[in-house]
Amino acid sequence: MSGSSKIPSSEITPEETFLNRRFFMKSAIWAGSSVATAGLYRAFAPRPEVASVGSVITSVAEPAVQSVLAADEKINSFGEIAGYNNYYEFSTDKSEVADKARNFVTNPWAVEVGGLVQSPRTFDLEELLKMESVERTYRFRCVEGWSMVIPWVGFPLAKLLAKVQPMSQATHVAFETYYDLKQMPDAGSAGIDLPYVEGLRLDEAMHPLTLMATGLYGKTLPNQNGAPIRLVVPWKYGFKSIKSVVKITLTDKEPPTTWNLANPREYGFYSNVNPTVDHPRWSQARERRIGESGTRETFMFNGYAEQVASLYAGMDLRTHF
Ligand SMILES: Nc1nc2c(c(=O)[nH]1)N[C@H]1C(S)=C(S)[C@@H](COP(=O)(O)O)O[C@H]1N2
Ligand SMILES: [Mo]
Repeated sequence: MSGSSKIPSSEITPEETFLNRRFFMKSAIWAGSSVATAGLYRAFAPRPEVASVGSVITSVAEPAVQSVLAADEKINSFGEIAGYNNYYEFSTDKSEVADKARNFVTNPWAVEVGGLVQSPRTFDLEELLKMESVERTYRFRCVEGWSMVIPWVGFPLAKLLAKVQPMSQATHVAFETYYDLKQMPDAGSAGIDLPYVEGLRLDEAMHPLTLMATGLYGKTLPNQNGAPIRLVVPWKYGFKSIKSVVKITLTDKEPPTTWNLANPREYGFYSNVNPTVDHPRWSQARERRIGESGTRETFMFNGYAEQVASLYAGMDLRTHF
């Protein structure tokens, strides 16, 4: 990938530190968590054939959601994650995004949270960065057929929503990305309507796997990955994980979403990773893991079926794609 050569070595060193630290933390977490959170642990336990490369570090108040990777899956390098990006506001060329987003101003920053909530509020970045954070290593599967494994830092969206108290009529959550042609001069040729918007059902938004990510590899987010704060929904195609969020609105309707507006036949509101429902122009049965040759099998709900399948019980996933 051309992007990785542009990452200075000072940026790459923390990855080794991170992986070493992680190795120790993993042992510590595993020693304690199986007893303390036995019930939850069972709920999120890996199938016997896979090994868990576990996750939670700082939080005790929050359920110990385990990230489950197969034994042959490894975390992508910082250079891969920060050098191969989809962020159309900056460029439609994945290897160009990092450079084009280099000077993006992400501080000061504010996220306005409102709509059908008891206490609408604007959160500034400082406050968001103080939220009790967790490290979660998730698979990340783009609808285009490539994937990575990314060690995020962030906090569950549910914790932010709890602070504004959604009203009982709220059924969905809408998200919006920052948009400014002065800072994003190539956005006019993105070929999609901007600002970029996304949405979730409220129960999806409240699910413990759904994160607001503020970092990766133990550091604040690179601009190209959606600094300073972005959504991460690991069981859905990557385009649902909207970057550089400035607005979150609780509503009682399914919100419009950018790729669905651009091409409703190809991109649905749900966009759950599903190897049995093909994109009209290509199969979704397999994926190319960045950094590997060949392809891998794509898992139902990106491998998070045990945690999320119940959200879609009784739904026809062919029509609700
Ligand atoms: N605002 C905004 N968010 C976005 C996108 C985008 O173009 N603009 N691209 C999406 C797509 S298609 C993918 S695959 C992921 C890529 O995230 P990454 O670059 O951190 O891997 O971001 C998603 N979020
Ligand atoms: Mo994507």
